[in-house]
Amino acid sequence: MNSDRTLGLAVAQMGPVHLADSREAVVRRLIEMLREAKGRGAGFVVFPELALTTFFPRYWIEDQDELDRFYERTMPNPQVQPLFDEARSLSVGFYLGYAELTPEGRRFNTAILVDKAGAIVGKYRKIHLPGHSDHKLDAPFQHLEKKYFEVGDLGFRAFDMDGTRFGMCLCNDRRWPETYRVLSLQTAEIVVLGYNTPSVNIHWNEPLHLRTTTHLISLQANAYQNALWVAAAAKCGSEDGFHMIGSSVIVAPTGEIAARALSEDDEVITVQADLRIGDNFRQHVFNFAKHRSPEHYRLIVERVGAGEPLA
Ligand code: CDT
Repeated sequence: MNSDRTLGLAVAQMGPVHLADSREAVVRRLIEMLREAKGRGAGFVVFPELALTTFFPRYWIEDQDELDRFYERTMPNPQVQPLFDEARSLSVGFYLGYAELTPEGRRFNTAILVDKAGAIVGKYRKIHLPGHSDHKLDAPFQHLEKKYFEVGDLGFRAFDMDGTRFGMCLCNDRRWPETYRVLSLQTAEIVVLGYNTPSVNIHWNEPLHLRTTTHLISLQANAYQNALWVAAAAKCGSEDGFHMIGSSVIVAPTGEIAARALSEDDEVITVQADLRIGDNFRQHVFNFAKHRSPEHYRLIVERVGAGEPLA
């Protein structure tokens, strides 16, 4: 564990990545934010979900080659290597989300944890895939994560890295309490995540302000109830006319927002995260070993959908 118990923590929010933007241009933006984060005392940087491309699940794509260009076949690959090199030379770790195409042809919405030496120490594949797999002709845009990705097969695992215990998730996972509880049961000290949240909900007429309210309330409640820091990086603004919310934040285990992005563009926010705050909650109100009663929680793993009252 980290002996001084503080982590220089940065979230690198991204403004839009358009269809025409090259990987090289995107990686240059990431490197610029990495340097800024380092200059402000960060030892770890959180980048968004699908950070290297536009949020392509909004498009119905029939041409396989056109679709395949959004996926990474190896990581790091030559286009992303400069980010790994710069992180190693600055001695900064990072989290990065990207679309993964495995050698077996499997497709996942993936995030990796990279340590200060530039080594990948953890991988997460998104479990809660939102949206649909059919072509919704009447919708203003698509949300085809269920078509373009499989449900992740790696579970929610905590990783010890550079003296801190990390958990990872991706976007829609942040709305599900199970995500954080499985990680806090492994004594994760911080959950890092990236997101692409369209401002318009294509499934129902959700008021615009609720998109940000439900984002923040999910992070704040789960940070507190699981005694951990949460660092969330948006890709936001208008990608080729499709707007996504910003409000990247770093949330303390008190549930309070310690830092929040103000723009809908590339923006770095930083906090010196005191990991002892989480220790305090873990020893007292959320001392799991002392206070949890899993015998009364069985329904959580036995039942998937909401059903009838227990007999
Ligand atoms: N990328 C992602 O998971 N976005 C979802 C949108 C849900 S609406 C189909 C989110 O939870 O923000």
